[in-house]
Amino acid sequence: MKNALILLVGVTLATAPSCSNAQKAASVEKQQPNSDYKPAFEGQTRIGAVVTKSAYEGKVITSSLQRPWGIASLPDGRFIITELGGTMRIVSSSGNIGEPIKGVPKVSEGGQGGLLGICLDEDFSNNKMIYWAFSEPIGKENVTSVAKGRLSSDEKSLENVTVIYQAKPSYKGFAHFGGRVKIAKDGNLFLSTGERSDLVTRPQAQDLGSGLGKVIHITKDGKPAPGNPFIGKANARPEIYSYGHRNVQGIAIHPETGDLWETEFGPRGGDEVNRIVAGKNYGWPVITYGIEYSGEKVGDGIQQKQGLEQPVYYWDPVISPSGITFYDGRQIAEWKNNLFISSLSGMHICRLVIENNKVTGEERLLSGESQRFRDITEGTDGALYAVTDQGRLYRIGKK
Ligand SMILES: [Ca+2]
Repeated sequence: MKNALILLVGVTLATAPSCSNAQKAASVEKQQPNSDYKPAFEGQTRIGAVVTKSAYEGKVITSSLQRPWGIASLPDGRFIITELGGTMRIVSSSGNIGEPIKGVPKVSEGGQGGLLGICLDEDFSNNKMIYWAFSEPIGKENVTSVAKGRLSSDEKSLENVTVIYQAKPSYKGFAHFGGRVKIAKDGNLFLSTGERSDLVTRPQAQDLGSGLGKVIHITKDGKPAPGNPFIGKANARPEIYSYGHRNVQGIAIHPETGDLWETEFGPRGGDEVNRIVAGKNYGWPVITYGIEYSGEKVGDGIQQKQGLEQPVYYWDPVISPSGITFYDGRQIAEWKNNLFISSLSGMHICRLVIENNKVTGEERLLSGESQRFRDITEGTDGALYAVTDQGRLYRIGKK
């Protein structure tokens, strides 16, 4: 902490010598918030800055991807990457980009729609199974869906491709698809969805009969995962794990606790980090730390309500958090179990230090790159790898 303070310009260390009330590090955020909303607890936003002491670098591996959206590490050190336009490719750690893999079903492309998140089966080395999310066309509408397929032995195509889940209802629109998939600790799948952005669909985030604005927990065959909180409940979909979400583009499993963490976009202000507990309501659009893009309040303009979960952390103004990952610390030990968040509008990689389920420090990495970071994962070499909307793949690791 002392090092962090020294690096911050203008911190008056002389006035805070050895007392327990030592001056706190300033936040990385210097802009004014959009509202005067107050956090529910100390440290829920604008936590003190931390600064990485280890020598690290962010290196561009390639700049030739086309709107990459999801990245997953293959066991041999390469990556499998989705591109929003509907292509999936294998990319080597030296930046060699493979041909599009054949057999990817047609996506509903436009706006935020297309080929979305991707993850590998935990037994991929043996079964070559891949799971991915995409906006699937249904007539003139579309829906966030999950498909699975087996990567062929020549790696040129996907075999036995099946759409295993559709987060219905479908809707005519091109925003807020959610779209991350991850393997849960229990071997089932998590899928994140969005509420499709429009005022007419927004209330469905609170509707347990809708797949919109949810975290979904399904088996690898797309059935509700055993033990799901709403199984057997009237007017509720048994595949729902949590609800009241706006647009969840980041999900990750904490390496020690096994908990599911997510990030979601707020409107103007109110981007969130949440620790997900099965069956809980995460509040959107009833409570939020954001305001409408127009400047109006959202709903009744409330931020806290009994029975609705508070975010672990929030940002105002927004950073636009997309893909996230926890880091295991193999190359940069001081980053162990930190949460790394791809920031789109903030154009950086956000590092959050988390202790006992609370955020205790924030750092912005690669903020000089002017890239919209879309997804991030850990490579087999223990470095972090991130893709950007502009088509870059970065390696972020030991210098
Ligand atoms: Ca919330």
